Amino acid sequence: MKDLNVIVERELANVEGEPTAQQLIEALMVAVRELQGDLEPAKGERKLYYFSAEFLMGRLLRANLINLGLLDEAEALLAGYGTTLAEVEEAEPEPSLGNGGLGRLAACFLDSIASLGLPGDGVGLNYHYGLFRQDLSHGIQEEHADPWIAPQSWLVDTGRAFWVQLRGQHLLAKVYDVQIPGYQNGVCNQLHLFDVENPAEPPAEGIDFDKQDLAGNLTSFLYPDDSDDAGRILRVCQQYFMVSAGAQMILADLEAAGHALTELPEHVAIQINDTHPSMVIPELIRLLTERGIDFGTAVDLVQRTCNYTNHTILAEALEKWPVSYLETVAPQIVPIIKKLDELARERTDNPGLSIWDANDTIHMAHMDVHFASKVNGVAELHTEILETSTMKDFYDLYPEKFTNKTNGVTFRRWLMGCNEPLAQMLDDTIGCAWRTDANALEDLVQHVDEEELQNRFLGVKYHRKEELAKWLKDTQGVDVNPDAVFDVQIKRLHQYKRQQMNALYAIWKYRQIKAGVKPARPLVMIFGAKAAPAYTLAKDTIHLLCLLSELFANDPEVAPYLQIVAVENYNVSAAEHVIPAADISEQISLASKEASGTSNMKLMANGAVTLGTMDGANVEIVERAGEENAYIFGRSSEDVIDLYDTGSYHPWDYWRDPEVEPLVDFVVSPELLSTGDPASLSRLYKDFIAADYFMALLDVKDYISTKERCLADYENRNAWARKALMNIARSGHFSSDRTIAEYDRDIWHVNPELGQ
Ligand code: C3B
Repeated sequence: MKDLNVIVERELANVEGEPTAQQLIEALMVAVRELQGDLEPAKGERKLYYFSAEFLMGRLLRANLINLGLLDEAEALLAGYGTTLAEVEEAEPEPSLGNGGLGRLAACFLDSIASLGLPGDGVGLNYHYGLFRQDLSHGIQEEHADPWIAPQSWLVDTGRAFWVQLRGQHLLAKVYDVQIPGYQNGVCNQLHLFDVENPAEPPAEGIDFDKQDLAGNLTSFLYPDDSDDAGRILRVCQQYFMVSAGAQMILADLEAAGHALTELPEHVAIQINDTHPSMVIPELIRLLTERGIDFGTAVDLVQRTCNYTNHTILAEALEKWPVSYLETVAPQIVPIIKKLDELARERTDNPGLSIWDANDTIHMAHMDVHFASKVNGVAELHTEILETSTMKDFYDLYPEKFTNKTNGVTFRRWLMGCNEPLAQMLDDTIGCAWRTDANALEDLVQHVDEEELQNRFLGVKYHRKEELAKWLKDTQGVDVNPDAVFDVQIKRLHQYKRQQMNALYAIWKYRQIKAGVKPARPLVMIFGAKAAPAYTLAKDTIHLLCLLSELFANDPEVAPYLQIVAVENYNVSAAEHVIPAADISEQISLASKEASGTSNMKLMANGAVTLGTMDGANVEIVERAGEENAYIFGRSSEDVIDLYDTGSYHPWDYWRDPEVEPLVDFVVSPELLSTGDPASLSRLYKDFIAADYFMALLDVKDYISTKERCLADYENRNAWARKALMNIARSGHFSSDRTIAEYDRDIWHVNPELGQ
């Protein structure tokens, strides 16, 4: 049996003097990789392949040590070198293979699949320069390449490769694996990442690169700028590269296991994560027919194998590609898509459900719904909106296909890993059962009235706030006061998530303070958000937040009471610092627009209280935590959908309100214009008064008063602690172990113990 200590010692044998953090991390990575290499993948008759353009894995050393049961041993080893894992892990680069919720969900799912002992691997792409590294030093978002692949990384070169025919060239897709160990169960599954053979060097500046250099740049960046045709075509190239290589790998595995291709659905389940991997459907059909299976049989086999998850009702995120793009990228699948469209038209005469529309556009989600076995939304409300509104005609055609799978997060990373003091408090109060079954957190309900526990919780939270303060000081040079309320909004920057409404609150609070209304306690508003590089209004909002941050910091009347902190380059590692320290969880999307949200779940499990709208999974969170333990405001999703349907929302009906108008006007005030970019600020201002597509002004007054009520309640510290404890106690439902067990029960049927 190999031993962590022995391998680390071997790796450090040639180091002279004290090893650096970098050397310790590398030695531990080698050791963990070797130990994981000796574990077996989960086995069964049927195996899941989870296809996703994103896997936002985060750092893996701590997570893997936890799952291997070696965390204490590693800490003891590091103590021998006078350090701790928390200190050295800052030297571990974070793979930047995702944008936000969808990518992080895929990572949580892989952890749960392995931990439940299910045969299931991830399939994705190995972007060398990731999404981008965000630089806020000039008060705006600037993007840089984020090369994360160091000489020691978690990538294992498998030596496998598949040829993909793309844009008339043949490109070799090499397979790199990232090991995915289960939680103390001896299982190790894999995430397969495809990569071009000879990747190009990173750009010297920014994130521009030669979009024509396919062989070099296909796996450079996640979601290359899609504001022009070349960028969009490159995105389609990435997608086809991923699914073609993935489909070939699946068929090769099937045949290597001695099965006939006609047995595909008996041995394989495919999950299509959003529409990015949708071309796996025609590609598998193509590969099967190429191998002698007739078209009708191939369609049937693929349909019984594939399932589709929808993650959004925003039209912009439901991909549609012009036929001409597909003709350019992969003409070999175009006739197949044509035939699938014909088959779909045999099933329905509703032209709105066609795959290939009259404008020669291919609707990827339509192809998924017609040719997948199951289609799921990611929270109860979201699935209901799909069924009754966005995909109503599809639901009427195929009611049996639709199912809900409310998202979840892995408590191993998001509680055990990132918040040890809280985990310890839970162990001491209710025992350790919650570590393998998050539902056991429910036992905490019996203790929420105990003053001693409430005080201990407040102590743990304060300690985590001190730690966040130290991290912000070390990484960004910002001072924050741990006695302040930490009010946290962490998610991609998007207008539907309404960071701009939160900014209006900040303006309101600033004006209150300037008018002499001093808050009982300082408020630190913490934002973590990246904006898509081509999304102008999102970048404008970041600029506004940076300006407000500076304005408050430089005003001695305001600074002691109100602060905005924009966490630069928000990513998984940053989240692990911010989430345990949060008091308030901002979940303020326009009702009906956030499919689920997952930071809401992580924050809940770490004892933050939700301030939010009845949207996405917030609905289920409040249902469990109790309305008295959350702060809910804003219009309902029914009202909002009705406002859209009737076209009756007009921002001018709201900003003329004497309480709202000064807030909106402040966006173009001399205070901000003196240091800000006038073009950017006036775009934001005009958007508020003339468009406000996501109705920030509809809810802003209710938001302000609800937030004030929340802040007032915060002053009763023990009553607040009770609310936080109730949230933790009722968070078990949001474990991704529960979500994955449901996917398996209703969709995949890969659990060898349950049989098919
Ligand atoms: C996100 C949604 O916006 C979130 O509500 C949801 O919690 C997660 O997916 C996970 O289901 N999402 C995303 O991050 N990227 C997309 N392209 C679409 C949805």
